[in-house]
Amino acid sequence: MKTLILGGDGYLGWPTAAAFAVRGDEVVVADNYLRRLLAQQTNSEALIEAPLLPERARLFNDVAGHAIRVEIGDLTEYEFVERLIRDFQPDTIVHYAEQPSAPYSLMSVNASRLTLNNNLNVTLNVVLAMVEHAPNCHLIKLGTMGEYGTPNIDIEEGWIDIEHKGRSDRFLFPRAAGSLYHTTKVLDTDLIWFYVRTFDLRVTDLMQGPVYGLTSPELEGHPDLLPSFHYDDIFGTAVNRFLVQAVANVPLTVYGGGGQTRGYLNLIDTLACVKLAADNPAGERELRILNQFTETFSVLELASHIVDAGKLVGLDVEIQSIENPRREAEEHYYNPANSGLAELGLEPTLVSPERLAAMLEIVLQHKHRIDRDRIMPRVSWS
Ligand code: USQ
Repeated sequence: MKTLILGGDGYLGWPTAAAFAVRGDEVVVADNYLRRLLAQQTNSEALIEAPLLPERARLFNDVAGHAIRVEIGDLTEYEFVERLIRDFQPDTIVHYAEQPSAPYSLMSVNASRLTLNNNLNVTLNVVLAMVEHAPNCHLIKLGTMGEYGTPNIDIEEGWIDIEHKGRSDRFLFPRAAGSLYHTTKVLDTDLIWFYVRTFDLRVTDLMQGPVYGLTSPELEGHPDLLPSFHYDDIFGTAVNRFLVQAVANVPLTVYGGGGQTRGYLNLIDTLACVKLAADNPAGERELRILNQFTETFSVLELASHIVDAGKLVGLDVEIQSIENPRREAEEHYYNPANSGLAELGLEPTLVSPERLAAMLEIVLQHKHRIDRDRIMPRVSWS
């Protein structure tokens, strides 16, 4: 199989490239280092410094014996996307190439404009180039569970059947995102749905919850190959932040009441889900939507799991509720479906004190790199 990974330098893009290369795919990664640049500009660099992509690919080839081809370029430029897709003729495109941070998207006027322009333009360029040059290719697009928000009804997998005045039809499940970043993912889905139903594309839109973890089987044991793990308030996600806070002896930053509930998953499961989606492609003129998480937790529950894991490695971890910088429900109903990936064969890697403790051990090795100025929230929704 030929797999093109857009956003191949990112937290998920790089381990995905390694996973697909190891299973024998011909892999091309594309990236313009946007997230690295934004992290530098906001004093939010990753915990473990990652070499640039060509160097990472060279090291990976030395260690694992699999080639990953690197293309550095800006995917908001149509000519670059067109050349990649026309010349490589991928079977699968995995599209991660978006500004991924909710706080960044609300940081300033320029950051909001960059987020909207980057995310929508990349998605549009990809579907336009597919229509022109690779109409049979399967696009796997990373969406987010945050597209749905926290409605007071069960969340279905992307679609809902509605009966209205004696008639019925199937619609995209109602969406109500909690940040501009999450809203760009809603707009992506609408954009893609138009191209699917009008130009017969095949697309899987993965509604993913916050991911946690520092490594994957293909990258294990090689510090220079690890994913770009962020713990700051802008690019770090809740669990990863709590792991670093536990090691830095900072009380875990639970925003507000801590009842905010989300669907979480281990990085290892992200890779498994994307592989399952690639092996079981969506049909022609199908927008398949899969909810990609393995278990739900409130922020307070997550924090107490980290406290328990800390005990296993000799850390005395505290929890502290701080003022919530976001505008979000802190108590709400949350019951999302996630049977689609299980039916495709996903065997989840669930949270356990031992697994979290193993992550704390890796963070402990990099403790000297933790910058405590990056921990408290610097961006407020109001
Ligand atoms: N939270 C805290 N304390 C913290 C950090 C976060 O209480 O120190 C809370 C947030 O207020 C929120 C929840 O934890 O209620 C999750 O926050 P997050 O920062 O882990 O996740 P989020 O901003 O929603 O975004 C992340 C990724 C994004 C992805 C999304 C999936 O950055 O790219 O799309 O997770 S989801 O949340 O399901 O939309």
